[in-house]
Amino acid sequence: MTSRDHREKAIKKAGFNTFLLQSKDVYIDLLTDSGTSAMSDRQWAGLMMGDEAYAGSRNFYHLEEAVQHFYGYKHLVPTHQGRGAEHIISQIMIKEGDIIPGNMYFTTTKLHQELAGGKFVDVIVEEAHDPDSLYPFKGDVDLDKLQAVIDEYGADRIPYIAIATTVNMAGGQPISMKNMQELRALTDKYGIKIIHDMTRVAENAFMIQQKEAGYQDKSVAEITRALCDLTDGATMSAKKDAMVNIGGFLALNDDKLFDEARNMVVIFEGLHTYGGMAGRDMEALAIGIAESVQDDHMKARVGQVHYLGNKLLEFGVPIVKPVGTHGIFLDAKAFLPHVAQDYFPAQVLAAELYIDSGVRAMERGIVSAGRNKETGEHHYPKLELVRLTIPRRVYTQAHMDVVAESVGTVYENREKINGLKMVYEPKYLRFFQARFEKL
Ligand code: P70
Repeated sequence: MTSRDHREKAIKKAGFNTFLLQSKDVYIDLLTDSGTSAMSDRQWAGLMMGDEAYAGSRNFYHLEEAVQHFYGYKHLVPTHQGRGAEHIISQIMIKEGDIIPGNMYFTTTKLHQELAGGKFVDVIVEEAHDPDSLYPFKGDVDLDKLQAVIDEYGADRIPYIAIATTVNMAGGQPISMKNMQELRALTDKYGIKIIHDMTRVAENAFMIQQKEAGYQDKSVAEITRALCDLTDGATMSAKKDAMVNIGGFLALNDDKLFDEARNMVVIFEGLHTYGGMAGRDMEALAIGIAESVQDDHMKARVGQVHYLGNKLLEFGVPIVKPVGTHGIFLDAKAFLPHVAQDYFPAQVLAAELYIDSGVRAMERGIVSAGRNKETGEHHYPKLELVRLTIPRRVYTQAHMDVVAESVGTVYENREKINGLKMVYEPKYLRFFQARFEKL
């Protein structure tokens, strides 16, 4: 525990950016669920079985088997984490001037598409941009929007459509199986591939089991596999669903693409049988994949997120509804209606929450959205959010109570909160390192 005075100094020193705080100054860390989950006893035992051979480690083959069995993809290219896989898939599939439609942008994914010469086009359903819409599958693709993109640019300029299961920036919202099936039918008609951001696929599968007609008797494992089977390849940040501290991969069904990816991984990550991970990390990941698709685990994990969400709803705090899977997203526009988006309402709200209680959250609004590459203007996303992200198997319900009470306190005092100005802005992924001062 730290004092309010200590936290005021710490956040000022961090340029009002929670990414720049030291973790020792944080009490409950809800910055991210990435690499922050607790590994199980079995995963820790796996670390002891690391085969650190440079080439052909036995842990690679175990991981390959897990990816083939649980996700159904034919080929595995390990990478150090998700963006390593995004880099490789973007470089091998995207040409200058290509268009990549997707169900809402993700920061690193979109940047890698742009660096490869492509342009991201959002084709998610309109409901996803509305924090109050109760549409149950806000990760769905609007097939008319996608058709319009195909008609405008032609299928030849669309190397693939980028589909995330559990859409992070929309508030951890799932895509439905029905929509995935329709999407497969439409893309097949044009020979367009589906590349799956499967970072939180098991959480999406759980939501399908809970909400989509016809899936109540299917296991999370079965639904996960069915989702993957509708796609051609995947990028994975294994630091989320699979509960490892580091790791990721690219998975592909196409032999030729795999050959290219396997060649490229040796330039940027490491040999194709470790790609940036230690042998022990691949072992923990193989075990974590199996644990991630267990129904009871998912029920506890998503149940805890919903516990926090329900508390905040009771307090009347504006959050993205319906509650998603990996965190609670505060609606900063509704929380601080007197702070214009140009003065970074979500950024200042995350800072104020930290000052109140030492709870660390993350901005997911205008700072994260960055600037338009052509005009240099800010993107103004409809969603201006603060994400309270819940690591898996780490915190108790009592921690959630502390978080809810602190958000409630900040909400009561919301009228006293003013905006920020940005005083330092890095070129790429500015939200990680930007600095702010009080207006
Ligand atoms: C988060 C983390 C990572 C991520 C993701 C999806 C849907 C790819 C990645 C990249 C970490 C993060 C990353 C960028 C901005 C803020 C936070 N999400 N796709 O906290 O994977 O981080 O392993 O390279 O969520 O949500 P990786």
